[in-house]
Amino acid sequence: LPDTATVAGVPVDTRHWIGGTRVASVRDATDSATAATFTDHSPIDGAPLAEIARGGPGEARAAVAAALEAFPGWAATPPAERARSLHAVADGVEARADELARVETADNGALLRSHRRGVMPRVAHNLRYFADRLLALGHDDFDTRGHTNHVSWDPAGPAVLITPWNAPLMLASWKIAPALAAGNTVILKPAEWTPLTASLFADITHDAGLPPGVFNVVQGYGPEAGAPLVADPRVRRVSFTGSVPTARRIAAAAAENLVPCSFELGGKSPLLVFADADLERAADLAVEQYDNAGQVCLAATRILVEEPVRDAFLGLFMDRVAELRQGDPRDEATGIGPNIHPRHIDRVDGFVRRALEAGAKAVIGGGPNTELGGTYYLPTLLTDVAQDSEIVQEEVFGPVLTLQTFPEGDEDEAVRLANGTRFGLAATLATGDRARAERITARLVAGTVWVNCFFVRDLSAPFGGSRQSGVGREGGDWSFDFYCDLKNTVTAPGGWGEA
Ligand code: TXE
Repeated sequence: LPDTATVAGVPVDTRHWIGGTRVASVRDATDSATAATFTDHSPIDGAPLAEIARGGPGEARAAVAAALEAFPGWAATPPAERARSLHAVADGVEARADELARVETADNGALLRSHRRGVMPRVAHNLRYFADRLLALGHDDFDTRGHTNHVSWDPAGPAVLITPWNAPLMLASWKIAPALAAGNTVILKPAEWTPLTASLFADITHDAGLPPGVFNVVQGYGPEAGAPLVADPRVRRVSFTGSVPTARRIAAAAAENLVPCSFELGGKSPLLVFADADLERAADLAVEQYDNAGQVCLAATRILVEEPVRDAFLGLFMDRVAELRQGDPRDEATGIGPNIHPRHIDRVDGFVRRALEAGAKAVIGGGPNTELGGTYYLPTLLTDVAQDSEIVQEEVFGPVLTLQTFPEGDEDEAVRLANGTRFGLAATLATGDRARAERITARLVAGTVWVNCFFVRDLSAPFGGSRQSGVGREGGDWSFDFYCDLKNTVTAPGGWGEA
């Protein structure tokens, strides 16, 4: 089989990246993997894109060994030099941004224009931000009865990063940047539905001069390639973005070695629209929730409207959805593209079917977009849904929103509905009353609250979820707290020999 596939005109190596070399497979007696490759398809038209190396325990062991071997050297590299390396990787991302954008769109189906203008620049920014933040990292020394306390952030060791398919390189870089900046070495296991940009990124790290073994990629399925990475006792951190069931499996495996995990999981976030809101703006915020065909963990998929403005809001929202063009994500005019995979469409549609059977009404959409093929789902809005129903409680991860109302002036009910799921990732408020915004915000269970805005996200801010939306916070120094072993050194006054 060829080692390279050409995707969107870009050659992509289809092998793992372990210890600074391309590896098709590592086989030994204990390896039970059945096939050497798997096929990666495009959600745009279902076309096969590449035959990708299919990792198993052998590749996982080899990658951890490479990361462990590279660790002392990378950890001892002066921070300023590590920061320079990350800026060099960011330069490489910027130089190849258009290729990365084209390949990412072919692989995950998100809009090409947002990959070009938003996502790839953000990947470079993630790298630069944590490089610079590393150099600013510090804590003032303090005294205890004349003894000096000095806090240092020691890199923990090899870190396993497991990432999903909805924003592949963006989410990977958000983990890679602080992990590498802090002096850890990394093994990335990208999602099997979107393996390609991780491979291009490996080339970029190589061209930027990162030493062998500092950054590694193992391709393959979660249970085959991800599980042995998590279970390896030489691994010191696991950072995961994905589903709750997989997080539970990872947590259980990591518990064997007492390895700290960071979890960024799903959401079922509310958009609260109060009667005093600018309804045009509220409708704009609501329609943004279809971005990436609804495959965004932060999406506010439950619209909660104060009764008196329900119809006015709904009218404005429907006008906007009518203008949303669904189609090929490479087309500038497209507002909503495909979902990731036919299997995922079945899952999304299953949620909608069951909701309709339970009495929900599809005011907008309500099924696959049959004109476009097997991965396109119509933007959908369901009303007449009960708070305890599956469609309100479970993450659909498709372009499916629900609309509920709360009685006029009943903030308690608004908060009860907003907080009434097992998730707690984010919440968005539309209101013209600052005091109300403050009252409501204080009562919401959410890692991020947006007031009259959405998706504004500074890397200095803590990011993460409450309840089953996640464990831990990343961003700013919180990322370094996770990837480092903090050390406090207490030094007694005097007692030094004469120099
Ligand atoms: O996720 P998984 P799936 C939600 C969303 C979606 C659902 C299922 O609701 O519909 O999860 O998606 C790897 N050990 N989110 O099945 O399985 C896997 O290979 C180690 C929300 O794709 O969690 C992939 O790299 N790794 C979300 C990664 O885990 C394992 C983003 C994520 O896959 C593994 C994605 C194992 N045993 C899905 N099993 C968000 N928070 O944004 C799987 N993996």
